[in-house]
Amino acid sequence: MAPHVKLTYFNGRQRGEVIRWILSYGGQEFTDNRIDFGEWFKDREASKAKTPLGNVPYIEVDGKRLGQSHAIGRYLARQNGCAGQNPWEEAEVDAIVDFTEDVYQKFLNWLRAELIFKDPKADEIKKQFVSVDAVPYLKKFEELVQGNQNGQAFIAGSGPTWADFTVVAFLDEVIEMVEPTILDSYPALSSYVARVHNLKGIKQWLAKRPVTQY
Ligand SMILES: N[C@@H](CCC(=O)N[C@@H](CS)C(=O)NCC(=O)O)C(=O)O
Repeated sequence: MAPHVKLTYFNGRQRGEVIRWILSYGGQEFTDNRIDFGEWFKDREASKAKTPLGNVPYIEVDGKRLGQSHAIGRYLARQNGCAGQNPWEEAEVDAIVDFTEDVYQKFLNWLRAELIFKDPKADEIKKQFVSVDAVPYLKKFEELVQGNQNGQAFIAGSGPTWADFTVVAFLDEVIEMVEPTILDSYPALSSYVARVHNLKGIKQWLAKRPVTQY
């Protein structure tokens, strides 16, 4: 039996959510330790010092601690049968996770401008994200899904993998927070998102997870 996992992250989806999806997909019970954003920033240095690498998410397993969301994702995906079926598939999955990180950084530019800095240019940054920055990534996601088993499967290999969880959790954020119609011209991607939402474990998690602003 896999050892118990305690995940520590803010009370939000973002970098904690893919980890929750992996564990839910695998049916692995976990402690979802959600810390308060305001509390963290009351004494940021002290908060950072309590974590393995100075930030969240991190996990605790068997008395050990691990930071960095992608390292955590890879480790847990291997245990939960969604890391890829062989070294090549694992590498393809990792590549898609990293590719999604590239566009996630652009999304974060807007999110920080909007929520943290209350930047008057936040709307401009949002428009730029929707009409320019996100476009090559959405086209590539569509092409990858369409190119794997004629759009009827997942994004890489024989799937499902945590690359699917990374891509779909990201698209969910964008649809909910930035532009609800952003996938309208991407038919393969739209049905793929629904397919991933319907996976055993994911469907149940989506129905029961706490509702958070971001
Ligand atoms: N590369 C790291 C980035 C972690 C990160 O930026 N965490 C943010 C929350 S999403 C954080 O801890 N922010 C609080 C701070 O930096 O003080 C990962 O993927 O885990």
